[in-house]
Amino acid sequence: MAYKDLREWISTLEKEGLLSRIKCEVDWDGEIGAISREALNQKGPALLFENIKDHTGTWCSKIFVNGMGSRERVALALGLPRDTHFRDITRVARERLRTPSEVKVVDTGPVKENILRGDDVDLYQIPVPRWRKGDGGRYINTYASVVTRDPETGLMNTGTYRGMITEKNKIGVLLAMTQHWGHHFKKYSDMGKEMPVAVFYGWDPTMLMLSGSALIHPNCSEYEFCSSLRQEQCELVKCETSDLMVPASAEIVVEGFISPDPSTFMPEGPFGEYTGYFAGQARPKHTIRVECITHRDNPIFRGNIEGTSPHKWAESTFYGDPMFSACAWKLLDDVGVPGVRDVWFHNVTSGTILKIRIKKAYRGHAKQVANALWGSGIGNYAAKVVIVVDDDIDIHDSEEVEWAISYRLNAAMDQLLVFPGTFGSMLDPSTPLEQRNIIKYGQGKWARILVDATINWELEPQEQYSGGRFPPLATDVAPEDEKRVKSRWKDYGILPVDKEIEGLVYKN
Ligand SMILES: Cc1cc2nc3c(=O)[nH]c(=O)nc-3n(C[C@H](O)[C@H](O)[C@H](O)COP(=O)(O)O)c2cc1C
Ligand SMILES: [Mn+2]
Repeated sequence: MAYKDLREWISTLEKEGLLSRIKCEVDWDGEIGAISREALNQKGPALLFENIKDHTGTWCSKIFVNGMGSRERVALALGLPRDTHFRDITRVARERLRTPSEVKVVDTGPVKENILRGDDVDLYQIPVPRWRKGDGGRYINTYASVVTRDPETGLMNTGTYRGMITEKNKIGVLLAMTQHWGHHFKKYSDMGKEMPVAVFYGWDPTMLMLSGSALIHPNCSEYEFCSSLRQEQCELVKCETSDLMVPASAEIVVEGFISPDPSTFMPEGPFGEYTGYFAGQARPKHTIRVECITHRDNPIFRGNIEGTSPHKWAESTFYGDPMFSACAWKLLDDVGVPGVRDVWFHNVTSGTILKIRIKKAYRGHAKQVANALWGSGIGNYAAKVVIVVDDDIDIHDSEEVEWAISYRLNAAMDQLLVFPGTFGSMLDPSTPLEQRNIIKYGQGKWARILVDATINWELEPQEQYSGGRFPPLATDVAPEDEKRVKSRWKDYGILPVDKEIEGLVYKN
């Protein structure tokens, strides 16, 4: 099952009691962002703002946020039961991503109900929030998919990349050369050409799971994987000013071009970033020159507040964590790393710590995992720290992972490795500013770490360990004693545990 458009998704959330309509007037400047943040902190519902200052008479007057702001809403977006665990959401995504499926090209659709060109192009008609007072401007590209096409292969890409309105027909963007649209841009600029771009807002929620995640897709675009993730063909329609394709029932599509000429660059930033910190000062950046906007009647704009710090999650935490984990898992599958049992990347937006559970089969297995990740295209913002554990450790439980690191890691035995001088996030504040100048280097610089917390096979099997590499676990009770104690438990007269107190005692 799939949601045919944003409206069907919103009405499903409303039926499930997971949506609030905000009918009183709110300010796009700071207030919408603050409400979105507070609602996320409260684990609250999705929000549809219907009365926005300065936007009662504009062609777009509504904005929808927080649609994917909880685990249950992400599960619903995938057609899964509301109580599905992240572990299972990740597994389902990995299964569905095994094989991309067809898209359907249609002649027209609701997104063509209104076509604006030339002077009619005015991005300020859209109720784009300034999400935080510290942001450099109104960030229009947050929960958006940016479509480009490879000029050599003809394959399309959709990615989520931040963008700020700089003029009524201009969007300043953060264009990293290590990202897929960066690969395309490099080819266009080498040919001395501008790159056509389309940005769409508001559609099936699973689309953003794909455009916001590092999926490797050498033979097709994210759209084909979206068809398999949502389990229904994506219906696409051609843009007005280029041969790019966009969903026929998207709410709004912005079409434009990015020039390689630095004189066209405009100041963009700073922005409250995924790390939880502001990043990217207002320096000249690549800029989309918008030539056309198509939109549905009474369109609903879609955006989200980005930025995560402990206990303050963003929407991208909920939809990005399982999706990014599934993409990393798929990558390991595709390049032939065997024995991967689970992948988890908690807090995609402020973590960069990727945990992998393997059924270890040989020495060097954990290093193979790390090398595969570090050598791949998913590494832009991911896998700064790779933690590999054995199959008896649940990577969704930090106590288990820390226990494995405590007692299975011996840093003197090649289990803690640093791989310096790699490409990495230009938004990570632990990298000096001069090493992450995006215009100069195209990306940032990272040293990466492997924490191999699997049992080291250099430790020879020992007779005193009953032939194992490690001693037996002392916290397990001998089966005969366990049986005896269970059968006699009542005889001992031990007070039953108050479940509430148990939670207090064991939660630090
Ligand atoms: C809200 C949001 C904003 C993002 N902004 C950027 C950005 O400005 N630049 C960037 O390179 N990646 C950004 N990302 C991360 C990319 O979406 C992600 O790396 C994805 O893999 C990009 O698609 P691609 O692999 O097709 O290039 C953002 C992600 C989210 C969820
Ligand atoms: Mn891509």
